[in-house]
Amino acid sequence: MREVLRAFRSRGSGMTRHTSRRVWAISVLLVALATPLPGAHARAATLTVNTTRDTLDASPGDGVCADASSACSLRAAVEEANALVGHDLLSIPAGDYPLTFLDENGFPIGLAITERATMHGAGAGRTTVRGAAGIWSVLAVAVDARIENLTVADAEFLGIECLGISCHLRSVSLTRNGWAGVATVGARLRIEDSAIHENGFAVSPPFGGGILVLGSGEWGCDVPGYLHLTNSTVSRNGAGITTSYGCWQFNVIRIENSTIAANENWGVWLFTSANAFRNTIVANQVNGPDCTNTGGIYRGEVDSLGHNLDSDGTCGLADPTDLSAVEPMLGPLQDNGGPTPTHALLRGSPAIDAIPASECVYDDDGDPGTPEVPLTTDQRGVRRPQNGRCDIGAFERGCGLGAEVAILLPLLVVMRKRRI
Ligand SMILES: [Ca+2]
Ligand SMILES: [Ca+2]
Ligand SMILES: [Ca+2]
Ligand SMILES: [Ca+2]
Repeated sequence: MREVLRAFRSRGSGMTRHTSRRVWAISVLLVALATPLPGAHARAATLTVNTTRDTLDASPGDGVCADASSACSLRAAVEEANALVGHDLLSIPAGDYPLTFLDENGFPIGLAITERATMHGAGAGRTTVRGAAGIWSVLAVAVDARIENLTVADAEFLGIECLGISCHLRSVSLTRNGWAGVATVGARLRIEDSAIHENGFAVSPPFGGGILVLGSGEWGCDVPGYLHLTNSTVSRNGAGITTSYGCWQFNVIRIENSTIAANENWGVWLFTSANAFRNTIVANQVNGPDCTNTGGIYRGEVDSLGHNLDSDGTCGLADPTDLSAVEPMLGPLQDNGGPTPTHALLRGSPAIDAIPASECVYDDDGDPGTPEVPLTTDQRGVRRPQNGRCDIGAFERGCGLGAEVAILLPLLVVMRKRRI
């Protein structure tokens, strides 16, 4: 990771030497913590958080999540799960969980998950884990974690940092993190039914943005980063998805039924050996192209699996079913139902019903060699297909008694009241 960070610095990221020392210290701490305590319990536990305070566990490894006041804070639950051998579940009720704990040097510090674990919130709009200035990442995953039904916000640099084997994010919202909503450094990053929005404005030009995909090891060239994005929205970030660097054409991205729109700079930075897009919209970035780095020696190319749409023609979409340089007619990023924000498809959008039901499929197991399975919901949980065919992107527009009724019904009620 040190080499990757060196590369960060060489890129003029604005990270100070002081900050990098702290980052390195956190990395060393992660490795040290990755070994459970001798004699730790060897059964999986469910640890239920019951306070929004940010406190340490009084006795990590005793099988009980309890701080000095006998309350189970999120940090205490993470410490306990790290110390217990086994894949533990951290249940986090609705609430706002600001990270306020200071280390021995007086620096704010994020949460490091160093054993296999699942973090389960009460919903992306209900459970928020919040960083602050000086926090490198809200959540750093050293091995393997599943993170679902919560929001991760306000890290100075990274919302979630995947440094180990894998991270599986489902129904999460990642927002207002300084460099990127989530970064993988040589790990397999799987994201489903999620929104990554309004991240990556701490440096200009952005380094990261919504999602940052890096390899690990010497100059990021030992283990490739791997991103698999399904049924998700990447919007209004400093940039959408950035894949880089050290080793070009090394990392892997796979994007299915997602919407990458309205980002300040590029939509997808192609610097990778494999860029498989299926049923995906990349459109309407504010100041940059939908896809960049598609020319020259270091270029990446989209391997279209069909039914993609870009609005400026920069993604080189070559499948006969793709729509290149076509306006998708997206609504603004907003609450359209479901736990995370989406871009609705406006009436008349060419993305509506563009996909035959038989091709409305996705890779459910992360193995492109096994058959795809039907994709039966959109990002919000609305059933797919509607009207017999699927829509391109993360949003499936309702048919019949759908969006129009939802809009018109309140109007009809008002009119009826006025008549009375
Ligand atoms: Ca304990
Ligand atoms: Ca554990
Ligand atoms: Ca598969
Ligand atoms: Ca449809």
